[in-house]
Amino acid sequence: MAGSRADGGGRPRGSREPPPACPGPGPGPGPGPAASPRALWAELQALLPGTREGWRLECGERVESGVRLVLQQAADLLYAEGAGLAPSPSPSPSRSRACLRLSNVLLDYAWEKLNVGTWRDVHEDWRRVYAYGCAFKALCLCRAGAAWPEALRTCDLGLLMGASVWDNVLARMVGVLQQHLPRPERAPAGDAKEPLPKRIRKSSESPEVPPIKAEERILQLHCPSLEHFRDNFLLPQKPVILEGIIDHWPCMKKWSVEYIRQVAGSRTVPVEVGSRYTDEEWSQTLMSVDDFISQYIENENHTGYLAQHQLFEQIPELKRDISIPDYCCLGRGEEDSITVNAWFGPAGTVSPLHQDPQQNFLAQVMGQKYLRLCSPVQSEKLYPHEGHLLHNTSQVDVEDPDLVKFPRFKTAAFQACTLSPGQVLFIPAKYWHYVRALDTSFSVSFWWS
Ligand SMILES: O=C(O)CCC(=O)C(=O)O
Repeated sequence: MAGSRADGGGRPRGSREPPPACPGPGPGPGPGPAASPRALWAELQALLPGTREGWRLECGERVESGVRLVLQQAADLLYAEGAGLAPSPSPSPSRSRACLRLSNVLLDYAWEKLNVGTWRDVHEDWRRVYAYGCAFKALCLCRAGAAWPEALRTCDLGLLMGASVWDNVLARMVGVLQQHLPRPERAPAGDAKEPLPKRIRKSSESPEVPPIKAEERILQLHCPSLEHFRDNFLLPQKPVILEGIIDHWPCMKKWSVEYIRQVAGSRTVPVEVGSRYTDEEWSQTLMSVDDFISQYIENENHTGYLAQHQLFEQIPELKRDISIPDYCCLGRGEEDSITVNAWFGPAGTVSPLHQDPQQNFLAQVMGQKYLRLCSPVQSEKLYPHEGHLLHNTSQVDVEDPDLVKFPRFKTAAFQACTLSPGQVLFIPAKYWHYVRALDTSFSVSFWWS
């Protein structure tokens, strides 16, 4: 783990931690058989510049001449294979193999660079080389007429770890690949909600919700007017639970674990492994949504959390099921400056007490979460970590505090709530918040200024 998130706030990010995903591809696939390799190749060809001169490889000065040469050679081979040309020559296995080898050289080289130091210090040049390597590799795999899932995974890695190249070609390639990959038949929307007892698990190992005293309860309001919210909560920076404002979101009826698997199963996402990000043994990894669900949602033995990830930029099909809460228009920023994160995990995930720099609407879609909130005025009773990396996180275990080590914590005034599906919690900027999932849970957060 090294370095905190460059764009401010949130969890500490390891050097391997992906940045926000690049803008995503078009609509997702429908179920059905895979199309022919030739049809897929024709669609991929159409995404690429039509002339070799058009294949501009932007490398900054940091990239050594040897690496530039490998990039050029890989591009030459791919171009000779017909990428960007129509009609295309027949594929040549030896050329494809050579190109794949060069792509892997580029990926290995760039991966080393991406994993040195903190993520925010990784230079865009290396992220660009990584993205070219991913695009070349995925194209080689598709040209060879096989391994489409591997090509999709490669594009996702490029989207997560690379920079945008060739007008975001990786996202556009994902759009094409998804159209061609077969997907399991989908249960009709709504139906998927019924078999949840099998899928949604209650916390067995984590403690029940502690009693919440009346004076600690966070106020709940049904659809307040914009003015009422602004004057009574936004301006004085007071938390509130808003109800009735996301009931119309399609996700409220559509989403279930099974639905997410059907829409996103083959996509690669970052997963936090371990109970809480302050633990020594905590780590981050990349895996498919399918594997994440099998290993961490359906299997009780370990904790994995698809946390603080801009899933909706990666998978527009899911983005269509949510929308930006109207109250965000009270902020100063444009709508596209709002950071929308997904938080999907089993019962028992814990986000330790921490604060973020922006206003937050935390919308609960599936399952329940227990939250404790504390005003920034109380910060010195919360013992923030001293190091730069965790300065926004308290050292205190909120539900089992060591009051000998942290005596002032006893006098900190908290508010608390259990957040249920359909409720949206307003967490003012810099407000400390602790979150524990009580069930398999999916929340969507909106960070806005
Ligand atoms: O739901 C969680 O686990 C944490 C959410 C959070 O910290 C946030 O939205 O800023």
